[in-house]
Amino acid sequence: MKISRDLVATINKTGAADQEASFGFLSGQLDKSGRDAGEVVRKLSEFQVAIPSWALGAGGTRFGRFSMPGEPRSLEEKIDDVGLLHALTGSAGAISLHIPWDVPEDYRAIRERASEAGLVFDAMNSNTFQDPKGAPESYKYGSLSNSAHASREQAIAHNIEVIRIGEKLGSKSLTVWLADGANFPGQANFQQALDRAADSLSQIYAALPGDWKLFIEYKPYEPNFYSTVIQDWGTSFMLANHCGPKAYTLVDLGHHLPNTNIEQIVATLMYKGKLGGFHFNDSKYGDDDLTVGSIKPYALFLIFNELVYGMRNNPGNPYPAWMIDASHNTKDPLEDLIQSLEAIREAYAKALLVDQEALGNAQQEHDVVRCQEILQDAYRTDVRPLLRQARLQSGAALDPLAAYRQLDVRRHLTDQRGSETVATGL
Ligand SMILES: [Mn+2]
Repeated sequence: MKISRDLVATINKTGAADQEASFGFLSGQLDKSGRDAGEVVRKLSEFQVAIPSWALGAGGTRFGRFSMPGEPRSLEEKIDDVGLLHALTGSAGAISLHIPWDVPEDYRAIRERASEAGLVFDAMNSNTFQDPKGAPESYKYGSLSNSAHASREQAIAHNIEVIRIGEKLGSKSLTVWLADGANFPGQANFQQALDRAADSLSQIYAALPGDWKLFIEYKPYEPNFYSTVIQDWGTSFMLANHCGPKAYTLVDLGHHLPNTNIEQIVATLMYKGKLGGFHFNDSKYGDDDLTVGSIKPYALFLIFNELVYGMRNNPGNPYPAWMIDASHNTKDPLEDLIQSLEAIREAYAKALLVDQEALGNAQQEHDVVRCQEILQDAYRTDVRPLLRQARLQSGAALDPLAAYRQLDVRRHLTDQRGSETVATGL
């Protein structure tokens, strides 16, 4: 199934008059306070978020998995699904692959398919949290930090293989997330495990092409429940510095203990030029991987406020790689991703509306109340007309979720692929 621009334009005719009126009103309001709606719309149009290949099927839990009819059966079909999302939202112009779940057979055909859908290949993701089929060594007791030399060598070789696959697709970065850690006190020697992880990461780093980046993801617990080798941003930051200038920290919103001040972590990393990548999701308790913005939208806004500040004021920090890292077992994954993309762009648009100069002045004057008012004024603005305008201008749907349902996309995919399909992933 493909969604053409003409089809989207036809659907957009309903609602066009309403959009013109609401955008006109909001532009006028923003103009009065010296803010440029057109500039926000332009920034929104440019803002692209990578979709990970594992988010296109229903997510499982350790208790079971309920498939969604019409799940993609192959890498080709995963690319098609992201193409549908991009056609509807205008903001999903990249796909992030996971190896070994998505090893291409015909690289040229895969590149062409992605390019026809307007997609580029974002960060590659390696996997040393599962044992590879038929491999001689196991990751049961760790991969890059395993005390067994042979397991580490296998894990290093896998990451280098992922880089080589990514090179053939035009990707420019590798994300490493380690499940390594311990379930019980005394099980591992913290210092030795960290030392081995640092050494292994350096070997992977040495295999990076000149224009590539290495993203080091952290997580406090799970699947190991006593300790993880890369438990927090400080450890990731230290390892990135150990590797070199092309290595960066990657922040995944769900990889923090409850109530962690993530916006401050973002600010600190950007100040040091080391925030490389960002994974979006939302959580109530832990790494819940819920739909972005479904639980703590104000926290997401505060994080975006720091991201916007950093993108303006920290030229030493590269433009971050954005990706949704969520997974569900109850929603249609494509509808869920549309909701996540909307929440991300909403938070970004609101952060763009923060009057940074006024905020800086209020901070200088210690006007605490004014500081809060400035932030909340931006947060309370209904920015949806700006989001719709950005989509309209890029040929995407005014209302992507309504268009998805109107076009009966899931039924088309199910007719084409069957109702018993299972996408590779967790
Ligand atoms: Mn992640």
